[in-house]
Amino acid sequence: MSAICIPRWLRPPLFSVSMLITMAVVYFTYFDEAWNMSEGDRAIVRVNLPFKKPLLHHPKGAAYVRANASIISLVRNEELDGIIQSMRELERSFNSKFNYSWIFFNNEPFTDEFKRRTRKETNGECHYELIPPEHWNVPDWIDHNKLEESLHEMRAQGVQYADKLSYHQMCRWNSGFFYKHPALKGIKYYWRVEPDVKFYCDIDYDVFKFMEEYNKTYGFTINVYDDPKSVRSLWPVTQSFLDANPQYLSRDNSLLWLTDRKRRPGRYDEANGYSTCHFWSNFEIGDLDFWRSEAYEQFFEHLDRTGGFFYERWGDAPVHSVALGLFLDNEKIHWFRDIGYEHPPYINCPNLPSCQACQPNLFTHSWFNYEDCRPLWFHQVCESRRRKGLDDEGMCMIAHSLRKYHD
Ligand SMILES: Nc1nc2c(ncn2[C@@H]2O[C@H](COP(=O)(O)OP(=O)(O)O)[C@@H](O)[C@H]2O)c(=O)[nH]1
Ligand SMILES: [Mg+2]
Repeated sequence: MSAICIPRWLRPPLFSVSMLITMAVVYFTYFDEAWNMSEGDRAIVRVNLPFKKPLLHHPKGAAYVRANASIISLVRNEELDGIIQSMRELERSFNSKFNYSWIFFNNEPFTDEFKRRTRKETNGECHYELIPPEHWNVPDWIDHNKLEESLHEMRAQGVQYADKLSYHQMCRWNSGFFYKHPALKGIKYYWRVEPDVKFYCDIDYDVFKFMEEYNKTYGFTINVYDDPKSVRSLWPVTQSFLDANPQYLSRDNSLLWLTDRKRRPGRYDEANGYSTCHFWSNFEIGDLDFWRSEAYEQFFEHLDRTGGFFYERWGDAPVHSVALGLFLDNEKIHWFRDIGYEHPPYINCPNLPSCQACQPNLFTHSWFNYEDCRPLWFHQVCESRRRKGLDDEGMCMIAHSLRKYHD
């Protein structure tokens, strides 16, 4: 009688190894989508979040009167191809219907080629603006030895862009100077656009008129955690401002979102009391009057004097977000869920028929899905709206499905 010959790969220990490899291949092939989804993605899918299209009372047509608004972009000459891509995307999805003007800002003069090629992409007016050096240059009260040391230290800690001085200048300009540029004098609303971004959905209403009619101050698409090493002292410095100026704290503030420790205690501890959640400011649709307000101006001055834009690497996103979360009523902040948007590595892709070429509800294609801060935002909106007896826009359904974090 001949013995049955079992191949080596079907015998232990090789069998267990081959089983593991097979299971991993099957998992990554068939469940890749689930693997990539963040907790926010899953919650949105689970509750099938309802969407109400905004109703506006301004008909489109020949006699259309635009809102007092502009599309704005800080950009370098060498990013011409990138900004053209962004322009094409935004013109196709939104601006070719409304023809809002574009205002480009640069700390160096724009080249003729930049002007010629960008003008071709829109029927709106184009303006090319130089940033005054006093808005851009490193202020003279910054200690250069301390700056060198800080940059060196942050580089050693792996803080992104930490050793790129122009990045610090850019963040400071976006925090405290863009709205002071003379080209924006008298303009109320802005839409901030960066090079190399994508817009996935057809937007058939005027978002600026939406801001006006629905009394919104700030609109975002993506909401994420930050690297706490870049904002170590931002929250303590903010607290000292609030201690001296308690009158600026809004009754309907977003402190739950700004100071949550439960979800990511490591972030909170390293950022000394700040969750690090922020609106990703490469996309912003906002009311410039908020930045021009006394509260924000004094807040910015207070922050700036500490040198944190240089000795640390405070981004304009956390600075804007902390101010919005403290000084503004929560209901004045709007999630433009219907604006499909991508600035790598994050995406806002609604599950709507008006959106193409992005995967509905998927927040990222990369491994950063734990950076999604939307669940906390849903919780914040739910609590604020409930307290005021307002429509929570479906946020409470999501918040309840994530309740384990908030009890
Ligand atoms: N004119 C000018 N624009 C800058 C400079 N540094 C960054 N920007 C712009 O600032 C924005 C943010 O910079 P980006 O490199 O996209 O940073 P990231 O989105 O944080 O990775 C983009 O619109 C850039 O074009 C600079 O030194 N000069
Ligand atoms: Mg960018």
